[in-house]
Amino acid sequence: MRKLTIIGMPMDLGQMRRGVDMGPSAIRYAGIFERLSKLFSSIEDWGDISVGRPETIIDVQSNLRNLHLIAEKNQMLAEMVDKIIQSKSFPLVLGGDHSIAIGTLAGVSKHYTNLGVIWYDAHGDLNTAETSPSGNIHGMPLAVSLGYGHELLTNILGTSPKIKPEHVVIIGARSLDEGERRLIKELGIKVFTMHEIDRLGMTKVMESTIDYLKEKTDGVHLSLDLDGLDPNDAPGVGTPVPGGISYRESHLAMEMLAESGLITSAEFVEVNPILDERNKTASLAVALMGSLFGEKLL
Ligand code: B3U
Ligand code: MN
Ligand code: MN
Repeated sequence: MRKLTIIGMPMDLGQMRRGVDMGPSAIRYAGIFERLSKLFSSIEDWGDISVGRPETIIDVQSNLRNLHLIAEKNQMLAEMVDKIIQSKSFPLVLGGDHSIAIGTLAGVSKHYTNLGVIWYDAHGDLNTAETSPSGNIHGMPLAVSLGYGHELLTNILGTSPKIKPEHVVIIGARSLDEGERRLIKELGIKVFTMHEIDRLGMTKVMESTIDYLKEKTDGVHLSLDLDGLDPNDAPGVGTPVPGGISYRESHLAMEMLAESGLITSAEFVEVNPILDERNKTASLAVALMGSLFGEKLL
């Protein structure tokens, strides 16, 4: 049976709303160990990377909020994730805002030639300093991992890009900026928007996703932003977008990923306990992890 290693990244510098730094605590409190203990031969918790909480610093030259600290902390996360995979364990990263995917993917991609990525999110996270409407780095990690963005971010652990556009699938998109749309078209990235989820149903969407990635990748990372889900099911997120993926559809998606045996690393991000209702969003994250790792009712 597999080993699991959990690492928390209490990062809130990639966006403007405080509280998402408490995501890792909220997820642990929601019973992650109890839920996953039957599904792994051992679970280790390496604790949280210390992020600190300085006042926002805008890099005047690049217009990227907290650039230097985000780069530095993601370097630390990348090294930890690298060590977890070296120890033959499955890395599960708890966010924190989505800027942490820069570090996770830097660490994971070292171990694969053709790493696939499933980006489960209301947003594309494909902005660069030039296209971002906000200067918030949590709206940029997928672009950074594809090699677009400030070199302090793209060059963590050396080589860039970390992943190829034909190995990425975005699921749940319903809020894309103009520059993100352009990049999606230019790179031919596969996107299942809410329209496709409504039209095809989640079963078809996941079958296509799995088929699309299965042959051409040697590992697949799941980057799950809780704002991919509908705000009624996941209210504790910084940038809720109405009309999202349902609780049931998300469980089905995770169960199908479990059956596929494709996922080799994962992160759950953007849980903000301050904005949550009685830890509902963190509890949902833990429940989805159960399905992702093969929990069965019968
Ligand atoms: N696309 C917008 C908003 C946003 C991105 N990611 C989240 N919100 N969570 C931006 O600021 O880049
Ligand atoms: Mn995101
Ligand atoms: Mn999002």
